[in-house]
Amino acid sequence: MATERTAAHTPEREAFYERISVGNLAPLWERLHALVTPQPVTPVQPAIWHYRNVRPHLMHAGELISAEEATRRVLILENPGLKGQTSITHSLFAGLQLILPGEVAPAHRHSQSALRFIIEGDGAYTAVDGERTTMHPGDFVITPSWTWHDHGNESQQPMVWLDGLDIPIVRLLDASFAEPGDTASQAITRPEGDNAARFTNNLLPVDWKPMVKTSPVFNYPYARSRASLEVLSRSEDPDACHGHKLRYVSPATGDFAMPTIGAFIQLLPDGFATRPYRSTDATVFVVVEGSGQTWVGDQVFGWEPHDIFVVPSWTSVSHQAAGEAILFSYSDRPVQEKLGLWREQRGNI
Ligand code: 1HN
Repeated sequence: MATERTAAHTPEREAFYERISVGNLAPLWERLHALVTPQPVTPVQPAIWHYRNVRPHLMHAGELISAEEATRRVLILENPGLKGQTSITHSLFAGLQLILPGEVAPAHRHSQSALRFIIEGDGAYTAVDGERTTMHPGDFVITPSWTWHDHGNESQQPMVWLDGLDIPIVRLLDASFAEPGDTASQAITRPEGDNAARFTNNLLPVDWKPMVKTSPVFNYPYARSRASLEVLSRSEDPDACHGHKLRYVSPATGDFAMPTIGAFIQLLPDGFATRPYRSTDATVFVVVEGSGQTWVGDQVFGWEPHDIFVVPSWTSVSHQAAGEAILFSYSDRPVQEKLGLWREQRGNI
């Protein structure tokens, strides 16, 4: 491959750069190579959070601060290459949220979109624009941009979920708006199940048109995604790079369920090893079931249920399942696809 020239440093040039910086000018030729790289160069590092190590800290946070005082009692999963930046990848946020029995995380709304992937506990609810949904482990729940949302735990156990948000994307674009609600719990205007009845049976209200870019479905229950994977695992050969992998979509458009975040669920058959794969969308994986190990670049991470690991952009990933395993994942793929930037490479990396 041809290489491009780098400019030599001379005292005259250095002095020139100093002089022009006062006028808010800078020489592109000093920076071009770092900006326009032959392939992705990222400060994002491969990393894993073992749930057995994180959980005690999360429970301790539960003793230190209430959900009400914190607004959201979340421990940020911060990429070690992005310290202080509140991000797990350059474009996405990840955190673990704890809500204890009897607590309410008060209503608010913001332009950032959120997904919840339920890790532990059963039966807490999230309310979105007037309707509650009860959350179970493995459910994928969406809070669309600018919708009122509050969470409450009327069960007897702590409830923990992964929050995935597009915070860094909204920050890049300086498009953040947020507003607190008037009351901790929003007014409920529709019975639980109303949303599922309207939008999840291959039916849509007759005159309904998509007014926003997010799926009208706000809870994709694990029981259903698990059942789909189960059938696929018996009826088709696994894909060499992905095993059996599905993406969550809007039933109204067939597009990703969220405009800024793509979400996926995959089953790796017992003992299956995936071929190396890489793509430009840095990806957060959550282990739902099973154990195994994953090579991410030159690192290897052993995992078990509830562990979370991150694969940077254009970094080779290959999984090895010890038994049958299920992985949930999310990335900024919808954004990259819409901008014509998304690329992948299968095998031979
Ligand atoms: C947020 O509003 C929630 O609504 C969770 O549950 C995590 C992380 C950063 C900023 C806002 C929630 C969040 C968040």
